[in-house]
Amino acid sequence: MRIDVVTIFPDYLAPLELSLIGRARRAGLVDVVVHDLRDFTTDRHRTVDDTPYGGGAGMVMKPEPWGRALEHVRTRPEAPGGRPRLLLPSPGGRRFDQAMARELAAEPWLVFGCGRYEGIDERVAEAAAEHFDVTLVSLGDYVLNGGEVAVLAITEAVARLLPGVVGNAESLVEESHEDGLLEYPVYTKPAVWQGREVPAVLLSGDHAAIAAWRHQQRLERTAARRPDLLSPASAARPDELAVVP
Ligand code: 6GU
Repeated sequence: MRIDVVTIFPDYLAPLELSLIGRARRAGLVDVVVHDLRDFTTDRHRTVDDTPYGGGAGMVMKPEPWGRALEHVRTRPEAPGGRPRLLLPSPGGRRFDQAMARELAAEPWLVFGCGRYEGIDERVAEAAAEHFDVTLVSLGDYVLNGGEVAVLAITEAVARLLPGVVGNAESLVEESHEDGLLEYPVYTKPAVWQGREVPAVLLSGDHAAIAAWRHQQRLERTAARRPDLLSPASAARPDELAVVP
């Protein structure tokens, strides 16, 4: 997978050199290139923003550097072919979730455009739609200063789904949100710690009993902590919900 990021804060993306994604990059599983939007300005001050037409608070990102940056990204000789997916992080975008992570993991080429200030001139997304599949994406219902943190979160969620990035493929399937339930609680040695015992069933060696216990824990936790995840299924499985304390 190829990932391009356009930002005025390239250093903000430095964590993509670390850990799982850093290793995946070095292994050639994902190719991440960060572009500085200011490299696509033409004035001495490398200006990327201006005051909003119509008045109002804050500054708006100018369209010209964005137009040049996206054209550069799209037409680089080593870029993959086809229509890239352009993701524009915005609190007003489509809420990012595990289903969208899977959707993006199937794409050969993601381009992120990180807005700052009050946003990017509206015409940039309109014009980009001629060459990119454009999606506004949000991490959730709160306001960040810019798209960079969203790029870190989305890139991590997507990259770990790529073949070979996470060592143990099973650990992907058992994850929270992969099947709509939260994970069961986990324990390791010692069997007693500060007087607290590991649930006896986990020491029993009875694999069927362990699987049943874990499934029950997942249902109870999801009902207690994230009942919104259960509501679509609650009509279909009233018996399982009834046991939740
Ligand atoms: Cl993707 N961007 C910004 N600026 N704020 C956000 C967000 C994204 N998601 C939640 N808040």
